[in-house]
Amino acid sequence: AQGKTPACEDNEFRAYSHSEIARDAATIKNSVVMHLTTTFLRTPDSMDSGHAYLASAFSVRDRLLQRWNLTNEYHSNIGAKTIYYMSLEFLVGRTFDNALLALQLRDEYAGVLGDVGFRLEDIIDEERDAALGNGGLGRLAACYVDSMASSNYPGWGYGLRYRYGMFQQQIINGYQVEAPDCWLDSPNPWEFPRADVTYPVKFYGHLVRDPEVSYRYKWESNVVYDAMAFDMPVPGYGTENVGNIRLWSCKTNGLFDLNKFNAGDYQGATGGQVAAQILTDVLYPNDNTNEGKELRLRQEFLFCSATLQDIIARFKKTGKPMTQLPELAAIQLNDTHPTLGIPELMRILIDEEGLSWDEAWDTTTKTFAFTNHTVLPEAMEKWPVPMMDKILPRHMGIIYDINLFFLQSVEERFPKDRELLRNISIIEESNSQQVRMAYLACVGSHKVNGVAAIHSDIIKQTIFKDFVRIQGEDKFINKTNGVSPRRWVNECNPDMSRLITEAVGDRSWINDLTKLKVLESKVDDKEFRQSWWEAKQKNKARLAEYILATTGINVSPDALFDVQVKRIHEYKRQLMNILGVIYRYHRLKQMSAAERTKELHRVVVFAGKAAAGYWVAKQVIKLINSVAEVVNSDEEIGDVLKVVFIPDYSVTAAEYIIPASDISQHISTAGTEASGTSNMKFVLNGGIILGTVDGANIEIGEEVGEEQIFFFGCLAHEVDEFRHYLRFHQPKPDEALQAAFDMIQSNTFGDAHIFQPLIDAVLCGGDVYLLTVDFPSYVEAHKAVEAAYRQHDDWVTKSILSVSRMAKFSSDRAVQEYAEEIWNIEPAPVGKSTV
Ligand code: T68
Repeated sequence: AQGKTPACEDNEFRAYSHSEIARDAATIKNSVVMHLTTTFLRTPDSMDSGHAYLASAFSVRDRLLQRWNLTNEYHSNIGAKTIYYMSLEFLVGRTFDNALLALQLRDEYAGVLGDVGFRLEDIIDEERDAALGNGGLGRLAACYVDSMASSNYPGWGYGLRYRYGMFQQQIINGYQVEAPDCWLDSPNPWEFPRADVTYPVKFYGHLVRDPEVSYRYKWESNVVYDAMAFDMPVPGYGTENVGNIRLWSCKTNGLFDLNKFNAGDYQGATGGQVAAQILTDVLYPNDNTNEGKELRLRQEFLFCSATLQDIIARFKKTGKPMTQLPELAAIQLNDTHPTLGIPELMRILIDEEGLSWDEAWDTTTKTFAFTNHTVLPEAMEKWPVPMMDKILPRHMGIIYDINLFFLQSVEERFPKDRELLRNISIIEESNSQQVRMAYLACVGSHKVNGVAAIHSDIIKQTIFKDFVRIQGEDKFINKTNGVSPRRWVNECNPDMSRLITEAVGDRSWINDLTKLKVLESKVDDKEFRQSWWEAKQKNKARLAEYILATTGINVSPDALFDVQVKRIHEYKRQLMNILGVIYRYHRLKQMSAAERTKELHRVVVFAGKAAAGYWVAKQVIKLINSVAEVVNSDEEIGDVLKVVFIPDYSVTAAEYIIPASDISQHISTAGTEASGTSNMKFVLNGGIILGTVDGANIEIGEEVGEEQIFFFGCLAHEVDEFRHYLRFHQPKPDEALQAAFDMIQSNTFGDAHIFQPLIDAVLCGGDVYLLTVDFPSYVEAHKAVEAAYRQHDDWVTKSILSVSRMAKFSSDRAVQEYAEEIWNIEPAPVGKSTV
């Protein structure tokens, strides 16, 4: 609002802003001390590791800020088309180490910190995770902005700055207990408040029709909140580009009621602030479920409105007509959660910018594209019409019109097909009317994609079947997920990364995973194989320390590490895993001591959070912990079997756990896991998958070859038939599964009553996730894994070959495909490459 700023006439000002900060130890030390003393009012003598972290982080941040400025200046100067990735979740994790690696200053900072008696690893450990996400969907968003920055695509993430991120999980008496994640209690070097970037967001109110244009309205309301931007830098690797995640926070200043305060009504005076703040207070901790909570709807709208206003404001600086928006902006919807962006853009274009309905609709659909992440019915977002009408009257009207015009166009092509119209209507005509957000996202976008080949096929045959018929095959495409090689190999697995760098000859593989191919030629190199094995052993030893520190359980790195870490959900079947463990325990107990000595030692690792209101998932956690307690203290069993539940799974925990796995389990009922992304991370770190024929497991299998993966279980196309059968017939557990149930029911792991509902869900509840169907082949698959692991030499071959064939699963590949086939944007590198 300050008007146009005059161009800077001082050349020194300019030159300084463009000159890279020196990288020598003296300059680094100087800047760390400067932040220590002036930003944090400490002296070198009173510096603890917390302040050593903060001072170092701020010093690294200075370097990023400079590049960040230049990146934004450059992209706006050249008028680059930009991708805006809208996601209610960004599961970023830590930034310090990531930034050090991107800037290639890790050794320098390690040296400077070493001079004052600190180990870099300990300083890195001072940082708290930015846990603004639930699981795969949120982490995918973080990987994608990482890839945009590293591949020089002009791209921004947009999200919400939750004051409390994903809850912290404590395990008390075997049960999950949630505690708030107060991640902003200490200073956060990785966010940059932008008080000048603030937008008003309206709620409720009423509409006044434009006297001239029947579909144009004025929306009047006095419930208006301000959304203020906080920017998080996203360091690109091997480039000077720095990306940005812009997070909105509901602003409370200005909402203090001085009159009420003066009249002695202190609570009333701050009431407005409380009402506003609550909008960006908490991340909803639901993964693959939808709760129709009013606060969630208001969160989603605050997010969408601020984001669209910001994108429009930036576009308007170009002076181009609004209909050219799609030439400069592409918006990707990360699932349906940001779908209100579609009616919000329509509202801005029609009511504020004066476009006609047709112009606005054409502009909107060319700008938006939509990614679907699930087919689970309980995750489908639907909002009751009365709720939406009350909170967002203008948007409800726009959605009705979008639906009307859409249905009219369908009626023209498929006359008199009432059933079709009912099926595809954005408004579901159930007892109470509901807005189907997936349909709105689909109709308002020019491309819809699933996240793995099988999933993209399934959505075309199920939820979007009629839309494929109406809107054509080409609109519905696949974009198999990917993960960032920076964080998920280079950062989390330094020893293996060193080996890869040696084999490749340089570090270019970090931005180009196709280079991993050369590992194939190393597969017979004895020394290389030995080092590969040792790197894994070292990672296992590191995890063993982490397990001891977080659970008090001692495990041996010489055992097979068998890992399942992910959100706890029935469809992911952690229950089947623990039942398999119980069956193993049962067999071990039946053996003689002599027989047991021949058994392969195994550590079974679980980690993951259950949604706070998901009772069944929480009981599964309790069962795992109860089994762990009995098995781990059974002296007869000793080291042959250990069971560990690592509390408070997070991005940082994953960075310890994933590089240490020998085998990892991805065992969802076929057809239920859209893709999975940790499966990719495990294999990229030299682990082998034990999994179902589901999600991206399938494509991983295609890439690495069938020798390198252990598949089991029924196929997606068989699931319906099994489920149908089991609805009318009593499920029949095989002997092994029955043995596991018997062990639970004879109180081996404590009072059997508390676990009976888990057993009932299988035996009396129709066994929806098909445990009885898949258990026999699951047990067989475990046997195959065991036999293979005993052949250490072959196992190392599998591990090296797998990694060498994993290029496809880089998020760089995924982002490039999105850029070329959906966003129509090109890389725009600022300055020179730094590798
Ligand atoms: C995950 N979805 C998929 N959802 O389950 C996983 N849901 O297969 C896929 O690999 C990943 O997305 C990335 O595509 C989720 O993580 C959620 O977290 C979520 C959050 C809120 C509401 C619904």
